[in-house]
Amino acid sequence: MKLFYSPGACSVAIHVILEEIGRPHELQLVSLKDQAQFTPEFRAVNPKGKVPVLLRDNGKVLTELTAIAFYLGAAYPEAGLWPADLDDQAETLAFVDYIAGTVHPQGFTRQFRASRFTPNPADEAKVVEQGKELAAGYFKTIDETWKGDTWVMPFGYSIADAALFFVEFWAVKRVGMPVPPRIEAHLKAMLGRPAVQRALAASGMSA
Ligand SMILES: N[C@@H](CCC(=O)N[C@@H](CS)C(=O)NCC(=O)O)C(=O)O
Repeated sequence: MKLFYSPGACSVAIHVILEEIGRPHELQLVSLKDQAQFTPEFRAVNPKGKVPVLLRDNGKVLTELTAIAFYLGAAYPEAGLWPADLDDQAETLAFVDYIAGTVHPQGFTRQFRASRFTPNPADEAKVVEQGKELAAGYFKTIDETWKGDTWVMPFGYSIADAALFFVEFWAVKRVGMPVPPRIEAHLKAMLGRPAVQRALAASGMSA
């Protein structure tokens, strides 16, 4: 398997999952800061121009964080990241999708790529502000609807934790915004996991 990633990007969630699974994998750098997502070589791999991308051993390419996380969790059940019960599966996917489909783009892409949300450069500061407010609201919702204990899901550690990890990491370590105590504790618990430490080190990220 090969993960196309960029340091500091959401792809770190998939990297964490790969490290938890412990199967051999390669990393392919797609440096977003150098605009590598726009190169014809990368567009040939993912026409959507985004990381993460997972190239499977059978040559199939998977895109979208939710789909990749699901695939890895379900394909390697022995790693224990994907529940067996259908209700638990649906709840887990709902959580991952909330992170990938709402928290990431509305809360953080607004802050990191404000120019994509307004044609008027003078409005970009307002877009960033809006992203901060939205992100704070999303973390409040996650806190208020938390069903697990240390980990997001009541049945234990799962792909949902890897998904929460990248947005809480951005919030606390990159943007410096306060998050509810439970989410701060979750980040601390994640940072204590050897798989997370390996993923951060390999991605050139430091906690
Ligand atoms: N819907 C995609 C979005 C992934 C995404 O936005 N990735 C960012 C990095 S965190 C990216 O590749 N951005 C490059 C760009 O937008 O030009 C997913 O959930 O996988």
